[in-house]
Amino acid sequence: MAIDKDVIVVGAGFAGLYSVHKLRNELGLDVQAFDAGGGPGGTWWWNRYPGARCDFESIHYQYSFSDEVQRDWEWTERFAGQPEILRYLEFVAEKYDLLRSFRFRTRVISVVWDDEGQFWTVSTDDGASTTARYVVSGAGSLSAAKHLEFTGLEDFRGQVLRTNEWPAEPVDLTGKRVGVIGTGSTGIQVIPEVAKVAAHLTVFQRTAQFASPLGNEPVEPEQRRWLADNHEQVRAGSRMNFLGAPYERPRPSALMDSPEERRKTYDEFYGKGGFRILASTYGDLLFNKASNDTIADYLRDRIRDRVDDPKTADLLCPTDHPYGTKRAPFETGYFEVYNRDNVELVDVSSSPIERLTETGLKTATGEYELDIVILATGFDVFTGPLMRLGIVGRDGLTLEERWADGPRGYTGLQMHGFPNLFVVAGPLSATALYNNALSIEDHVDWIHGAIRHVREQGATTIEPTVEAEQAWGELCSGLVDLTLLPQAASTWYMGDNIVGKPRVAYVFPGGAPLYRAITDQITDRGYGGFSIDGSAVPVPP
Ligand code: NA7
Repeated sequence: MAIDKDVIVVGAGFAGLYSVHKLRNELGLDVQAFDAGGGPGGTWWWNRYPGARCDFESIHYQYSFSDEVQRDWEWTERFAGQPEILRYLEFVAEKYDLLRSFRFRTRVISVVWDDEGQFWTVSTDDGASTTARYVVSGAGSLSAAKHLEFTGLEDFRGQVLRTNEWPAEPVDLTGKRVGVIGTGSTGIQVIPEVAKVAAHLTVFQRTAQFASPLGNEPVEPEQRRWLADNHEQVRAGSRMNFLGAPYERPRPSALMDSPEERRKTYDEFYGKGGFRILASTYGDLLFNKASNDTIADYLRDRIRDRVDDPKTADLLCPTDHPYGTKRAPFETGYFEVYNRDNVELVDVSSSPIERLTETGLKTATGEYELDIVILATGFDVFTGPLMRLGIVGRDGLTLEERWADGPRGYTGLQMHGFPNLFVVAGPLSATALYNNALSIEDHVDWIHGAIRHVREQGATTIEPTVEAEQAWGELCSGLVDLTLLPQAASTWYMGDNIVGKPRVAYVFPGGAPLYRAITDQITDRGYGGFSIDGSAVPVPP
């Protein structure tokens, strides 16, 4: 039976677009790509809510593979908004003629391995099936919305808006009674925008967050010129940094400094904005609770400085998790929102949301009349986007069955039992704690190299050995246990923002430079830890 395509790519975000470029334009393969959205952009196509912006600097959160793109594209803001990032991805897609390989508004509903023919059959919601030797998932890590614990959405007579599926046409919130559920990175971006126009805004907060200033500002023309001329050096600096930007190096420990020196350091980096407060202050913040307490105390003090009402300030001060163990959000005027007369903060930690009613929202102890409810309730991170692809591997084993106790995979890029299936920015990779744009390039470059290698060998399949996968899982758990991540009550880094999801390591927290060194070494040593056409390549001593 003839196989339709060499490769099927899922997704048209940073990962899917770059995969099509590398595998079609560079490797010359026949590629078919699908995306459920109406155009390129991935995350940046779906998340159009007011205030949506990347909280990693745009000059770093971009592709590095093309000199031309880096020279020709000019960011206008230090942290670009969603429309600008979408335009950037459209610009790249056009420059590299990527869109002709995509079918948009087409959702992948199943991906099934045929062991006899050694190919995948990918079925889509338009009723079509396409076969291919390889499948690359660029379905993203934060793209499957979390299933809600409360009910009544269909009873509510007002409008329910989901931040991750925000309507393309403008939504008028002026003069409305709006409720926002969720105070993660998304809620913290959307809340100040809603507060400006709503008649009344009720924020339902379950967990207070250690938000710190984003520090957005325009990119000046001379900065743009400097960057265009120096992008190689900037990118090299990013790739050597734990978080993926050429930030100043931190001092080793917060406990080395006196309280006065620490305060000065935190003031300086609080003022500089974004991830610098984590990346450039002290190197042990995510490893040493006593050090972490110093920044947690500092951030709580700053919240109290900015919020007029002491009771509201108390509610906004996180107490149940160390700083950074839930993904740190960055804000623009967020805390001042609570000094406005039209904004009310409702604590739903002790009095959970029970349901939406016809006229609003009911918690265990109160009822709130609302015209619009905005859900900023987060994602089934890493595993959710893959599970909903309906993946069935060798011997009819589904991904759900294989991952019942948590994700497995060698380097996060491939899983045993799922030959020729590659995952970009998936669980157990370094993605979560690193500049996503660069980490996606690293992953796709590796996948490109692996497929090229298999083909050059005259072989057909590649998959990791069960032993390599097991060892990688143990490495990730061991490293996670060295961090403070397990001390958060609930965090998507550990999977437990979702009720019933296994609480295990979902990330490789060793940093992207180490991750890249490991994956490069795998390539250099002939793919030890993988089986090619069913024969395990020996791992050199
Ligand atoms: P997050 O960070 O997972 O935040 C989701 C928020 O929604 C968080 O405050 C949750 O509270 C809250 N939530 C979820 N379910 C409920 C219920 N049932 N009741 C009340 N509150 C609820 O997702 P975001 O979209 O903000 O950010 C995702 C990523 O985007 C971010 O990490 C960056 O990488 C960019 P909880 O904390 O679980 O108590």
